[in-house]
Amino acid sequence: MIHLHYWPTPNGWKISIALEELGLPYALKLVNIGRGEQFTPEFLAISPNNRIPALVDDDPPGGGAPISSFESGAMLVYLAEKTGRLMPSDVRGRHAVLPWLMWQMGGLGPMLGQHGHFKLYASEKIPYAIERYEREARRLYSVLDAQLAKSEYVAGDDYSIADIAIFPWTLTHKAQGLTLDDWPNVKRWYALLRVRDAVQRGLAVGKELVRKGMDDEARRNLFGQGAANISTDKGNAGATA
Ligand SMILES: N[C@@H](CCC(=O)N[C@@H](CS)C(=O)NCC(=O)O)C(=O)O
Repeated sequence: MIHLHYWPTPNGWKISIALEELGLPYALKLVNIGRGEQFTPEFLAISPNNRIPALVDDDPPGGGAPISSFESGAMLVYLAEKTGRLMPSDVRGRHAVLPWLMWQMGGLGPMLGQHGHFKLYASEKIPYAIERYEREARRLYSVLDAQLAKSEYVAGDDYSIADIAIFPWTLTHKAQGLTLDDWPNVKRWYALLRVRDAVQRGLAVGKELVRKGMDDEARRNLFGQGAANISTDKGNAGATA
């Protein structure tokens, strides 16, 4: 059984969608990141970067001790390798998928995250930061658009973990003041994925917990964290700078 440590956010949805696509049974362990549950010693033992998602598989391929994983990109690769699905197993096929997975992990996710932060959440509105990340968000959407002009899915003719990694972040476009009309190929692909049954089931996991806006405690936990939060001798340190 796979134990999924999760909260309903774009990075969490990647894994709930992948598990639904693959039809793998999983047990959900909610980690309320607005309440600081990502700093507990139990969670840090499997996710040392205090971020969801993370997983523990007590039935790993080849047997033996449970395997735990964090970083959604690594988790997607794990699930694809465990099942032999959603990523080809030959070098050429893997290499069609992995660059786009890395692109999402190192580019699209962090940049849209920063754009959302400065545009929607930061208490001080800093035009330079908002404009810088909006320009970068637009550039990345254009890169994706050019890729999707060439093929139905991100990595070619087949749906893969690259699509699953990218899609949840594109769900933020409206909130971030962007329109997919600017990127017609992304718009086509987005509509294709949005109606997939497994995508809808993945997005429905913990849907009732999704909140608009953020209270002071969530702000402190998410935006006030520093080294003290992950200090093992302090246990659950709470949010301090
Ligand atoms: N690179 C990480 C990013 C994960 C991440 O940023 N998760 C956010 C939710 S979308 C989180 O857990 N935030 C809690 C915190 O900032 O302490 C991944 O892809 O797994």
